[in-house]
Amino acid sequence: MTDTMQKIATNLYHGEDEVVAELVQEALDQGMAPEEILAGGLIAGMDEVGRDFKAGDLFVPEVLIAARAMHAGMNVLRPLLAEGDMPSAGKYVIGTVQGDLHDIGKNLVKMMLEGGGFQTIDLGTDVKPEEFVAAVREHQPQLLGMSALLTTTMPGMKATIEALEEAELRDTVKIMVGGAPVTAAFAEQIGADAYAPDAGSAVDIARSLVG
Ligand code: B1M
Repeated sequence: MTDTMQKIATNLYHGEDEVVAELVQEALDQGMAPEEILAGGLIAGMDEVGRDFKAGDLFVPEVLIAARAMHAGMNVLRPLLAEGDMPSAGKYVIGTVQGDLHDIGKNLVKMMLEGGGFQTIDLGTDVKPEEFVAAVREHQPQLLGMSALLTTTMPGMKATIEALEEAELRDTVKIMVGGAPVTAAFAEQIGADAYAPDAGSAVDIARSLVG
C-alpha cells in the first residue's frame, strides 16, 4: 500500500471525513486512478473497520463515523467513476421485513457492504414479500439481504423466500438473513443461503457467496 493509500485508510478508520476527502483529492492530483483509490484506500480502510467491529474492538458509533468518512471520499470519486466503470463486488438488495420498522442494524450492514465495494439497493423497512420479489426482478442482484428485529416479523423472511420460489426467481439470487433474534439454525430452516451475525461478517459472507 502506498503512503497516500495508507493515510486514506487510517483516516477513514478514525472517521476523519474532511481529511479523507482532501487526501482522495490529493491522490487524484498525483495522478492515481479513482478505482485504485477506492480499492486501495477507502475499501481497505472499511475492511479494517469491519474486522475490528466483528472482533468487538469497535462499536456502532465508531462504525457509523467511519462510514461517514467513506461517503466523504466517495463523494469526491463518484463524478469521476462513470456508472459502468464503477467497480462493484456485486449487486445487493437489502431491506427490513414486513411489519418491522427497525433499521439501525440494516443500515449498518448496508454501509459496510458499500464500504466493501457492493452496489446496494435499499428497500427500507416494512418490506412486503412481493416488494422484495419485484426488486429482485427489476435489479437482478446477486444477493438479497433481509433483516428482522422482532420474533413476530421473522416469518416474513420465510414468506419472502416462498414468494421468490413462486415467482421462479429463487435460483437467481443468494439470500442472507440477519438481525438480533435470527440464528443460523433459523436461516437454514427457512432455506436462506447464509446467516450473518453482524455487519462485519455480512461483508465477508457476501463476498464468499458471490465469489
Ligand atoms: Co424495538 N424492540 N420495538 N424499537 N428495539 C427490540 C428489538 C426489543 C428486543 C426490545 C426489548 O423488548 N428488549 C423488542 C423485540 C422483542 C422480540 O421480538 N424478541 C422490541 C420491540 C418489542 C419493539 C416494539 C414492538 C415496541 C412497542 O412498540 N411495543 C416496536 C416495534 C415497531 C416495529 O418494528 N413495528 C419497537 C420499536 C422500536 C423503535 C422504533 C423505538 C426503535 C427502532 C428505531 C430504528 O431502528 N430506526 C427500537 C429500538 C432502537 C430497539 C432496540 C433498543 C435496539 C435495536 C438496534 O437498533 N440495535 C432493541 C433492543 C436491543 O436490541 N437492545 C429493540 C443496534 C443494531 C446495530 O443491532 O439491529 O441487532 P441489530 O443489528 C446488528 C445485527 O443483528 C446484524 O448486524 C447489525 C450490526 O452488527 N444484522 C444483520 C441486522 N440485520 C442484519 C441483516 C443481515 C446481516 C446482519 O443480512 C441481511
